[in-house]
Amino acid sequence: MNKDLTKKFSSGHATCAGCGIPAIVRTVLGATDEPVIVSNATGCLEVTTTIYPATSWKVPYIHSVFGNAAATAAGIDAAQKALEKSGKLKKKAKIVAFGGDGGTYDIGLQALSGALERGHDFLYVCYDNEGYMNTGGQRSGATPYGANTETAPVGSQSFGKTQQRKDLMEIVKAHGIKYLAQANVAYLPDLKRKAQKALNTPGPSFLLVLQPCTQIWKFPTSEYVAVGKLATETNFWPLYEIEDGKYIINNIAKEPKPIEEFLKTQGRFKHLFKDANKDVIAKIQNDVNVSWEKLQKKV
Ligand SMILES: Cc1ncc(C[n+]2csc(CCOP(=O)(O)OP(=O)(O)O)c2C)c(N)n1
Ligand code: SF4
Ligand SMILES: [Mg+2]
Repeated sequence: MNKDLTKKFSSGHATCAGCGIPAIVRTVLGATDEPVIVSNATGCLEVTTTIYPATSWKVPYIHSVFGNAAATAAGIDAAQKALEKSGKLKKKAKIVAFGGDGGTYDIGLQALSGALERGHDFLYVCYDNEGYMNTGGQRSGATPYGANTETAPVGSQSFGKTQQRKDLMEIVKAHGIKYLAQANVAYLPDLKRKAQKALNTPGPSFLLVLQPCTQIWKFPTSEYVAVGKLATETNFWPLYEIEDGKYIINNIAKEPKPIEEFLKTQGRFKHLFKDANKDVIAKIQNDVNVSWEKLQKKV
């Protein structure tokens, strides 16, 4: 493997074959030449990269617990500022917190909100695989409507998750931070550009990155880029930035593909293609259209 890619995060990790998480980490960390300190919530990224006695991390790394990656990052920022004040800091490091969707939308939301509100100088990256995946695929606040999950299972009386996903971008934006963006592992140059902007923004910044999960979304290991692209090409996962409160859409599909194109690639939506669930697909398509129109109006 290219040595530059493994300079901060080595190739010896245990993510599933066909998992995009390592590409997200390498792209974000590769977006700066400055020293970096990482805070990482419990989740797939952490459990697959810190198997005792080995580690995949070649930068200073703190495993926080499930809910406090942002609080740990805030503590690192406070420590750096104190050392700087007393003249003991030779070079300030960039601070990057990584959390899954469960560790960000749900259990870590309070810690994230506090760190954003206090204005700590750090980048928070949520890799969003739309569920609690390292523990077997339970639903999270990010799981989409209609998905089959371990805790919202499909059955004779159920078509899967019955709630909408949370709009985390709007929740984070409400903190008034200078830069946040939605990205997708299937578009790495776009992710790199956004990571560079975020890391060069003083104060808090935030990236929400879609991470298709071969294991729990159920698609072949060779397909994560194709599945990720369909998420954006159908407008299920638009790429956009919010800079000083201004919205910029990065993908404008002239003809968005129907949502079925994305749904049919994954076993977690297989049941939706039964006649009885036609209205569920129609609702998902309608929700995608409404969200896309709302986003365009914000630009
Ligand atoms: C307080 C607490 N509750 C539950 C767990 C068990 N647990 C560890 S990681 C995890 C799910 C993580 O989901 P997510 O943040 O989306 O990361 P992913 O595994 O999908 O990468 C759970 C339920 C825990 N470690 N701590
Ligand atoms: S369960 Fe999904 S997100 Fe986790 S390591 Fe495997 S493919 Fe990646
Ligand atoms: Mg997850």
